Amino acid sequence: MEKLAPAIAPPPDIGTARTQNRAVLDWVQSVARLTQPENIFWCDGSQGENEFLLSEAERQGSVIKLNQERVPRSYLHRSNPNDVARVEQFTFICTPTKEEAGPTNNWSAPAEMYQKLHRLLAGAMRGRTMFVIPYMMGPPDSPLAKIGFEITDSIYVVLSMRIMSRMGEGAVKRLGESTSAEWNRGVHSLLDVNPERRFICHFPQDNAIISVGSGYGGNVLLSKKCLALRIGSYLARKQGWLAEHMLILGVESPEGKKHYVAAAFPSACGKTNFAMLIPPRHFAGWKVTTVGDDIAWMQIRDGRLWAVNPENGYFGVVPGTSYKSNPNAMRAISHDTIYTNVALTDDGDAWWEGKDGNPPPHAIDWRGDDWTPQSKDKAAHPNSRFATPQRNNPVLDSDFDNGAGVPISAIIFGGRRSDTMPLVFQAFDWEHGTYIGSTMASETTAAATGVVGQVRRDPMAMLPFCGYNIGDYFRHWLATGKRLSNPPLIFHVNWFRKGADGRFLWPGFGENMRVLKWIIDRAEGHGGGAETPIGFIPRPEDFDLDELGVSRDTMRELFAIKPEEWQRELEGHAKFFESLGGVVPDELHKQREKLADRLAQH
Ligand code: OXD
Ligand code: MN
Repeated sequence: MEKLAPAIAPPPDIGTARTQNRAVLDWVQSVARLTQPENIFWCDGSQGENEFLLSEAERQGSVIKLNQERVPRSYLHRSNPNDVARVEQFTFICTPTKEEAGPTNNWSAPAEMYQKLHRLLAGAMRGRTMFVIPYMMGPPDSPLAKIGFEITDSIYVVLSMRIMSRMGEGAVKRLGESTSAEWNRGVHSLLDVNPERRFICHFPQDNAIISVGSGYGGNVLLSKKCLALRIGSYLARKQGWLAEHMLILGVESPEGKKHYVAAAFPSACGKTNFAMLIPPRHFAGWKVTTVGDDIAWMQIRDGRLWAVNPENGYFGVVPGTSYKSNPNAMRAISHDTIYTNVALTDDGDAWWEGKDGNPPPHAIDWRGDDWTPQSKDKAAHPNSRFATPQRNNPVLDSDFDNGAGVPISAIIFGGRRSDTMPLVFQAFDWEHGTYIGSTMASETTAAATGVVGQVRRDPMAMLPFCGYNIGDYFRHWLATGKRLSNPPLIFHVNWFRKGADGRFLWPGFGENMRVLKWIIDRAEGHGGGAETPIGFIPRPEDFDLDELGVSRDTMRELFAIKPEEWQRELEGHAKFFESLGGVVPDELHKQREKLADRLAQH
């Protein structure tokens, strides 16, 4: 449970490394005047500081040290049961006009929201410690790298930000002392962890974020969804680059030819698994490496898109992670990891549904209650998470820290769809690809509060993360395509199609390599494909099925384009565009008409 712990008393050499930047110092003082903490702790990201904070967190009961033989240097945190996922209904984009936030965001006028938040923050840290976290997003020598400062009263946030971002000295040095430098101001307070006082607010024009009333990662690790995506997407449009909810992976052939692809899937649809894929035996000599598992920042150079991962760690969904589904993630989270809301076994190990082996006969569940395999509730929360440094990943790409980024050969959209969407298809061109991204949909998961399993449109997987008007975002995509002389090819995948018996048709996981291989073949210009009304799909001879054990009939089902399903899909697109109230660019309406014509002629 989230503890509202009293102030900590660090030794004199810890928590004192202040930046000399006057703008930051003044801002910190103004937040301190408002929240009135007992003391201010300046984080430097050092090992000594981390060890001190871990021992404090353990002493306060905000983390539990796990069995050090099984999971060295790893800890368990439990958030409040009312606070286990991102809260899109309490997430706001605060811009001078409602139109700037657009039809997909909650909006509030900045002055009004500041007033409300300042009222909530007044005296909120009394008797407690206020931590100041300097951090950098992006490789240090990337022109896209951004500096942020997050103020928080949660020690769990500090410990997690050290994993998720490049935190400490480096950020302070990079910002320097110029008071006009660009940096993000983030304020987080747990308040009393009350859903009625939970607001995640973004002020793009001020490069500022205020998050109150939550202790759950996606709401409070301000580097991630708030800065790298919501503020990031706003800055990206202004500055002519792309900030996307995409993994980045490298795929290398036995001959040493390497491509990078970026893929946007909605939350909890397997981005981390795909980014760490292990090719099946049949693909001996092929290697997949991870640049990032959640966010891509991409800029144009030499007519191509080049991507960096702004993050420094992975905040992944735990349940379902196993040596079968993702051996690389299992290795990564076997040490130096903070788990949130998993179960605790009697011998101090972390446990979750879907972990290898048998369930333990007894455990303490994510709420802190006794649990046995007979219990009707799950031991780990479905949205329980790991935070683990990317350096733990055995297949981390050698260019993960390269500021120049990696060149992107293909962009993949995808979602969780029981029907309609074939295993893979390729867009005819960038504009058609933008249409596919803008209309993509997925069945909802536990990553956000709300009903699970409903199909919702989630353009480019950015519905909860686009920090400005979605119509302008679509325009930015279209305009970006025009600036690319060598654009990535665009694809759509669906690992989740089901047969009439309700079972998944495709084995997924490592076998997704077969889809990736076709994508790479297409990017190299030698892969065949058949033209259909929705795009290109592989013909049987283009798609490697050796040693797969999936029948030709099942493959036909996986690639079936069923007129009645596509009629429904088209109506879904039209309804979605209509719901956006006139902001959708003409090019995309025209793409829909063209798709309707092609389907009618089919
Ligand atoms: C995440 C999400 O945590 O997308 O990455 O919800
Ligand atoms: Mn995500």
